[in-house]
Amino acid sequence: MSPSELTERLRSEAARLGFDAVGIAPAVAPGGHADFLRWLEAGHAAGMDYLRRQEPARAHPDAVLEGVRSVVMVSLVYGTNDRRPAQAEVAPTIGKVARYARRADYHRVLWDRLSLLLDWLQAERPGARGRAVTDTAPLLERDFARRAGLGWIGKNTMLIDRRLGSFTFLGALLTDVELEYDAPHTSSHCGTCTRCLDACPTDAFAAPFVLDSRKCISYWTIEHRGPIPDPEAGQLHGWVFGCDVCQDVCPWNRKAPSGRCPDLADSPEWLEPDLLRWLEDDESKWRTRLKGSAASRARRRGLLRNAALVLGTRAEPSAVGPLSARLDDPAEDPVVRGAAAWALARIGTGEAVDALVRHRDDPDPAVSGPARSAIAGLMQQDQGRGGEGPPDRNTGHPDREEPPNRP
Ligand code: B12
Ligand code: SF4
Ligand code: SF4
Repeated sequence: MSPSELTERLRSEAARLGFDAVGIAPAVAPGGHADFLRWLEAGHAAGMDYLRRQEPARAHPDAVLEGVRSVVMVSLVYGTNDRRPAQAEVAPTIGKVARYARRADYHRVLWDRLSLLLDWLQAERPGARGRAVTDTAPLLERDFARRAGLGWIGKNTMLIDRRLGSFTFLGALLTDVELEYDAPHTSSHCGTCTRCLDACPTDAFAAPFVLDSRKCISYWTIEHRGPIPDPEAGQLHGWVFGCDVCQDVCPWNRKAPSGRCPDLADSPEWLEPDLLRWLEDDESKWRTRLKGSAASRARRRGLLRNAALVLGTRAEPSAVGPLSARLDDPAEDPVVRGAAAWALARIGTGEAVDALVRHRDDPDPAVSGPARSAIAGLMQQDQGRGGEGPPDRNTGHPDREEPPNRP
């Protein structure tokens, strides 16, 4: 069978397996590697040290599969293209989860299908070697997707397909089999539009096509381990895992189709998560919730940290009980306790201050720090009003109209 015939049959097989688009690129050095280097040098990778470590490997796909000749790029649409305003925009105890993480872990879904595609190829070409990857190997996936003709890289840095939009996952099958290559996508269809750059709530684009992860909500809520520092802690804009703003506003997503894969469809659990319930649920409920889910990357600890920060930023009084319970639990993760203290300081009701006063001498500085500064803030307010001094451990503190330390 000629490379051209084999390629056509491979395309049909990829479509049969449910991929929404497939394109094939030659296994050459990616054109975007120089941009990638500049991006790293500018510090835009934030704490993602693995990107720095794997930089040489991203210079050529040979590092992922020795002797590779073809890179088969696939894309898969996920979620529901529902443009109704999210509950989280109106209900203060509901958080926002990015569309890609509202059900199963996409790595598994794509990897399973790519492995079936490799099985098929090996049946056609016995002895063929291949490797399926999706975010699991040092490959500049968007660059190869563009090279394989799947779309252009938009100013928001997403790979955009005119028909499918950008709510797509990318995956790659690298193989040593020679195939017929697609023409690269060389044009851009962003034109003079700057909606994504203007809409980003944290102004995370250093320039068009260049994302500074140090300012990106997606980075902080998913990738960052440990406490989120100020001012980023107060700038999650309701997102507890990922962020979709720069895609939601993109005109190319307006008429894009919803995903066809049931494993990647929105589930109510992740579509409108009740953050108070998150704080109250025990370990076993969390184990069930996170099993096989995309959001498990942040683990219970990261998700509760994010939930506490969102509730604190919203100064949500109904969160004081659940947050105090996390703070008071000595077995709780220090990152969660620190975020709970930060949130209580923002809420600043009498009950919140009582909880902080209990922990002003906490051995963990992530807890005692916010506790002390909240108490100091209240003392200042009191003095400004001619009050009598710090809140008393026994008498508590009356509810206040404004929480302390509000930005
Ligand atoms: C690290 C990473 C992140 C980081 C950094 C994102 C970024 N923009 O660089 C963080 C954690 C912030 C992130 C967030 C998200 N991610 Co992410 N992420 C990755 C990962 C692992 C590597 C990306 C990377 O190398 N970044 C470094 C930059 C320099 O490379 P690049 O993004 O490919 O950018 C290209 C262009 O921007 C261009 N370029 C760079 N500088 C310049 C300058 C000029 C002037 C020009 C013209 C071009 C240009 O060259 C680059 C190389 O081709 C990829 C998987 C992979 N292995 O590729 C997934 C991946 C990019 N992420 C993905 C997704 C879904 C997301 C989120 C939507 C998740 C969410 N909802 O929260 C957000 C989107 C945020 C955004 N606008 O990018 C998908 C994107 C699918 C698509 N259709 O594009 C990928 C491909 C994973 C996958 N297999 O599906 N992600
Ligand atoms: S994911 Fe959110 S925070 Fe990050 S660049 Fe896009 S809009 Fe900005
Ligand atoms: S919002 Fe506009 S500028 Fe941004 S990626 Fe979409 S079309 Fe391009």
